[in-house]
Amino acid sequence: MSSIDQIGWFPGHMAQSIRLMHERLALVDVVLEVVDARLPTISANPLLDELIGDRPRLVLLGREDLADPQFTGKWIAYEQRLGRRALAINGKQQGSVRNALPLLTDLGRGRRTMRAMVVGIPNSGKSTVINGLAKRIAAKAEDKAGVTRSLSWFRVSPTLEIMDTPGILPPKIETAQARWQLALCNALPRERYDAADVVARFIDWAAEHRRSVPDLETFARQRGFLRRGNEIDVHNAAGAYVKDFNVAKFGRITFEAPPAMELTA
Ligand SMILES: Nc1nc2c(ncn2[C@@H]2O[C@H](COP(=O)(O)OP(=O)(O)OP(=O)(O)O)[C@@H](O)[C@H]2O)c(=O)[nH]1
Ligand SMILES: [Mg+2]
Repeated sequence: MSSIDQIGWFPGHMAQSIRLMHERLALVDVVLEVVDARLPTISANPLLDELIGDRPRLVLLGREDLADPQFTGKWIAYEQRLGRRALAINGKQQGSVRNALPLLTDLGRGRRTMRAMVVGIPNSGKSTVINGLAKRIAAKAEDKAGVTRSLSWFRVSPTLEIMDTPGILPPKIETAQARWQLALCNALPRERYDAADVVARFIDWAAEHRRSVPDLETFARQRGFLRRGNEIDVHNAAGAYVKDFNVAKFGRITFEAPPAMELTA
């Protein structure tokens, strides 16, 4: 388990996938970039941005059900100000995902059939988006980082094929804030970080931003994560805390505001 300074994950399959994605992009008309609405910049990988270049792109702000709606609206407006197409989605709701279809058609500029590639950091909901568009379970999706390991095409309609790709993180996650927030939002496998450390950072962040969240000790006692002698079981309590965060048990929280907007405003 790694301390905050060492949090990262760039296994061989990611480097290999980037090379393959670069090759396959020649076959692609449109790119669907899935970021996390709770951290839209931190969850947008610069490597992928470079890879996409100026290809037509639709940014999907996934997990909008967990993010603060006020900020999600501001993020969409911000993306639009930059001249980019963006849509907030709840990947778990087919109807929400399928709102992307007219935007994709529009980006395809009248093409009768289209090929798209879905890209993003691990666990952002890429495969789930494919399944929502296809209205069936086509791509394997699971709540842990690193489920999709290879590139594969899925036909989601008679006129649209989408390539699923593995989640890609930057080889080095630059700031401590990005590291703990990506870990907390489940972009890294559980064994790549110390959950107690990550939860402690989150609790500090919440205090700074006047959000009321339980401290780990209170949470552990309430949930019965205790060892002999009434000591709290820090490891398991922190793991459960991360899980609860990811179902919005502490409210819908967004960590990043678009430029020129304060989180406590
Ligand atoms: N609450 C919530 N959960 C979501 C959303 N989108 C996806 N999920 C869940 O997130 C988990 C990961 O989804 P996947 O589609 O497997 O993610 P992925 O980006 O393909 O992940 P990798 O292949 O590991 O990179 C699944 O349990 C999904 O049900 C969303 O908008 N809201
Ligand atoms: Mg996947």
